[in-house]
Amino acid sequence: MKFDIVTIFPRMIRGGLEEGVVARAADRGLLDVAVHDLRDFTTDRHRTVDDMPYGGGPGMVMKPEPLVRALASIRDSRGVPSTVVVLSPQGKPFTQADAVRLSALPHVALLCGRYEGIDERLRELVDVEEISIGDYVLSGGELAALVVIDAVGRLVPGVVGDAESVVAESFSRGLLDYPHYTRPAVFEGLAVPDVLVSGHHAEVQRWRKRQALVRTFERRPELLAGAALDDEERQWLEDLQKTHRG
Ligand code: 9D3
Repeated sequence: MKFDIVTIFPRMIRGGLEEGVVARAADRGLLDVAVHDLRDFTTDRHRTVDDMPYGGGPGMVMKPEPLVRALASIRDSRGVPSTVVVLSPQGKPFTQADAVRLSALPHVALLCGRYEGIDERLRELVDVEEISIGDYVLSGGELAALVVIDAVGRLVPGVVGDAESVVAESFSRGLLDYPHYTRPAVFEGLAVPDVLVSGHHAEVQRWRKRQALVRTFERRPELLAGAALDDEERQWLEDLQKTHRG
């Protein structure tokens, strides 16, 4: 799978791609990631990528011409992207379903917004998908692009090993993960739950299933509506709701 990222901070993107599962996948040729400096697509002496907003107001706006030229260059050198993603606070919230959908595409281009935003006419000239990674204020789209590349890239076949893909399935069940423990058996006076050292595999599985449900109930109750619960989990949930109501 190919990614092309357009940014005024190429080192920020390259730095974020230097380590981890995506970096190793790029080394192995499973992912092909190219980073483009937006200023390389300017035509003026000062390599200007922003300008004042028409109508007045604070901050600056990204000029459309360098972005359109960057996309033309990507098309010429790397092929026509399946989709162009704009990272912006006005985008649709990014979900695991979006990651799955994008991971099936051969080529995704990502445009990182900066300043107050991008000249609106870009969206009329180019078919773009606008994505936000959540309701908090970032300084620009670069970290958001790294988030999208990580979430999408790891779904490309072969990028993560088997053990990790099993964990990915547990998210698709719609519940939070159960608590994890490793050695030492006692740390700062705190022991690992007995059941985990009991050797009763079935009991361990049931405990984890219950913990995942309790955690989801306590921390992310809104996920329970969309979760695929079995009979035992539905019974536990009823009991939790009764206890919760008192
Ligand atoms: C008027 C208020 N603005 C500045 C404080 C709006 C604003 C403009 C540009 C807020 C943030 C940004 C830069 N953010 C992104 O480009 C961005 C983003 C984000 O801020 N949150 C979540 N996802 C994303 S994706 C791109």
